[in-house]
Amino acid sequence: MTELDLTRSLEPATVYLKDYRKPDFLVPTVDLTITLSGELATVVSVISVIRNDIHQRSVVLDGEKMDLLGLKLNGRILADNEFELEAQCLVIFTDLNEFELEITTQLKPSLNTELSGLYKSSGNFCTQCEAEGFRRITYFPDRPDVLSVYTVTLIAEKSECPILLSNGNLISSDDNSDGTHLACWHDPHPKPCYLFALVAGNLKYISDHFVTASGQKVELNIYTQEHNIGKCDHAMKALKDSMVWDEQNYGREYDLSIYNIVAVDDFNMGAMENKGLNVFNSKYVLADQQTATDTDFEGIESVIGHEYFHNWSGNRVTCRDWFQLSLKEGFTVFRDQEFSADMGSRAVKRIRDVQTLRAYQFKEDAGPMSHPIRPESYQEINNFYTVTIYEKGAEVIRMLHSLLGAKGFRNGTDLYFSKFDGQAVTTEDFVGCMEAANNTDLSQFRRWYTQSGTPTVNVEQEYQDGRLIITMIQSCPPTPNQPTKEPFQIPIKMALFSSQGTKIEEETLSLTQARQKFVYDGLSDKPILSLLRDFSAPIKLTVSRTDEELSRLIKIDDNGFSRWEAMQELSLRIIIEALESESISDEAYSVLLVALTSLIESPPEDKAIYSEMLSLPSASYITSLVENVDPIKVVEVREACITRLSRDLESQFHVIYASNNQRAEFSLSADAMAERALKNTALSYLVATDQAAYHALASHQYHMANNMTDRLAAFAALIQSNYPDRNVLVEHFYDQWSDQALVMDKWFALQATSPRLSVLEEVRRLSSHPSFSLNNPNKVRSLVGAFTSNPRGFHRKDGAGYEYLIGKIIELNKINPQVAARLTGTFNNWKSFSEPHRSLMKAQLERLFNQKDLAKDVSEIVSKALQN
Ligand code: B3K
Ligand code: ZN
Repeated sequence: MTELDLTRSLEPATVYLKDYRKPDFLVPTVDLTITLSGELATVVSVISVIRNDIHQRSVVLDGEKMDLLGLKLNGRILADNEFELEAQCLVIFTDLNEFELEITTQLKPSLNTELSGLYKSSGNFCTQCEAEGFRRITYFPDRPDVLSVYTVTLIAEKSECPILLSNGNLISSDDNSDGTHLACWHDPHPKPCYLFALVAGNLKYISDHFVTASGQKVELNIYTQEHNIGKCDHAMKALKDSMVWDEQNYGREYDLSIYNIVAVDDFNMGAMENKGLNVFNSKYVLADQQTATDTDFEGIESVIGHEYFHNWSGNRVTCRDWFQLSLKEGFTVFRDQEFSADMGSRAVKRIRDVQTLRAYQFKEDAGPMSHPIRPESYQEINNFYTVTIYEKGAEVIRMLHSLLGAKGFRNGTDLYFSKFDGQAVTTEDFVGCMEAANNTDLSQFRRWYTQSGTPTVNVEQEYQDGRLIITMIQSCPPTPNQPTKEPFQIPIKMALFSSQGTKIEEETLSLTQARQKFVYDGLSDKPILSLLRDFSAPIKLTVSRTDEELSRLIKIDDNGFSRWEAMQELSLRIIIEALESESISDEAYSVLLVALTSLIESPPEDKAIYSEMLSLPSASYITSLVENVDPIKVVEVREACITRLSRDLESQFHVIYASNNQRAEFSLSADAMAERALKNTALSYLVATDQAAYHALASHQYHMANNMTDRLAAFAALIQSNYPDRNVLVEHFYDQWSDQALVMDKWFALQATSPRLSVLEEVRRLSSHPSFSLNNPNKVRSLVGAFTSNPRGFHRKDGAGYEYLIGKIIELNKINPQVAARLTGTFNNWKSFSEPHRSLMKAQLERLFNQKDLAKDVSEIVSKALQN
């Protein structure tokens, strides 16, 4: 076989942080007139341009995938020799230092299946400009450090597009005699073009208002298609809660008289924070008791909060360049995590966030796409909207919060917002404010921004004569382009408990050296060590602790996260040992059984934590911890454990189920949600016994439930079991919900994650189901994406699962490269699997690599996967 020419992958240009240069020209004002008619959009853009500093360079405006219809400079049509139109830019030759350009472009939004720029979703026009979509609307310096004041006039047939929205405040609207109408929007806050948005179409809305702390009244509107108008109330509540929260916690008020949110069905990610006009994936807006689960309700609250918080962390203070993405994303994720923690159960929010970090970010950091939260280079910026930038970025901000304390952190953010309001800045500016406001030195801490990889901390403890010596040794594995690392500054929250359960000591240690000792004297007995409480740093921690010590912590630790973590660690030990020795020994199993029995005898007060503690670590997390792993073995061992536990603890689970199944009225209170979670965890164990009585119990719950959380939990448990009427149930669910796109996403996902051996054939069949479409990212994620998390189907030993996925990626490469690239990332960790998986995955990656016309999104991921 001939070697692959991997240099070919270097074709898409690499952009480097070190090459950053300030913009050659500034654009203080943008005046857009956009006419939308049928399939066409005509854009007249009038921009004022100022040469930035003294230089002779020409004006280079980014632009692609549109037709240039007209070009004037100071009102004069430019001659052919005064400009040059290239594939990805428009170059204008002029000596002037200040001038006005009028650029007319035309585009076809209905043909835009990439969902970047101006496109149509369910017949309505909408935009997505971050990161580089504005250049598909008009020629412009499409970079975040060019800030402009926008005035936007939208014109369309009134019957076709009764609603016309853009950023900022509505300043006028009018009807024309030819059946068209217009709306003029003005946004007084200078913004980069990635925050521009328009929405036009036939939409309905719900309206409310908010009065800011300083007494400004803000109109709040949520727009959707008419049939979904009854599902916006939860999003509206979340928006008002977010507005209060940001005033109380960061002193940040909203700054326009209107805040619009629009829900669209076709969207590449969760939502977009365009100034005053957020565009949302309908998944993060629409919810009611009958169609949405508690997880959906929580997701809406969190994403509504996230986009709202961007108004300050992202919009008022934005990024200088895309290498600074974590400046707005890491910080805003931290803000939304804290908001959700304040609205619900803090410990459970932390548990979920850590689960996400471990399952996805740790994996990313151990593979070919590993990058620091401030990357040095990229080929396609859309590939860098990663769990590292977002979730690890948030962990880095959280560590600053831990090291500086709540007050010190707030002083830092106050300084940051006041110093840089209206500017495009860097992560260094943020850290600089934290330093200045706290009069401290964060030079070592800055390594979190530049070094990639997940640090490991090994902890040893020695106890003798009333003295405990804790030795911590940190290291960080090599990652692409970073063979060696310097020690990090790592905040480690710790506590010491006596064997009776009294807390003797509690503090935050700052680990700064490669090897460091911490000494505690005057102890009367060997204490039990609780470390990395609240998961105070994004690291892998190993501590020499006995099973007994962990079992004790499960009972006594007063930190909800650490209590859960002790249970997880104990279960992991047993499962990993079973993986190594091919089966669970009776001795190891009994440790787990005893721990769970005693948990059930004296459970934590918070039922949400209790439910999490009863659940074993996910297969994907276990898989990520083992080298040369057989992914099918992992699910088999895990399921064997669950089945055994379900039989041994059957009566206990039955009691938990019954005692948490008492509420008649549906409520979204934290208590009611926690009860549903606990009840449904118990139900899944009961159904795992595969007894007919529990199939009947779940079927009863499925049919009688007054909410989707309970209905879906019963449905999921049944279709993952050997329930004989499975197919009837699947059809029943479809008949009931086929007109609800978001519920259909759940239906596809649950079938794609079924443990049945025939799952790939089912997924293939569902790929041509009338309710499925490759053009809709939610559908792709729910069927194709969910399938990749199903080891029995995806990791089939004949390679058919891998072949199916690459086939879909090849189709998607033409339709929507961003979505195709995300799916390609599934193969990133191919080297960590055992044979035959590794070779089969590699062969499929090579098949993809050899395709003609790969979009640079896909090409970057596949070539890095094969190279590193
Ligand atoms: N800022 C957007 C993400 C844009 C992604 C572009 N590929 C959503 C968010 O993080 O709030
Ligand atoms: Zn964001």
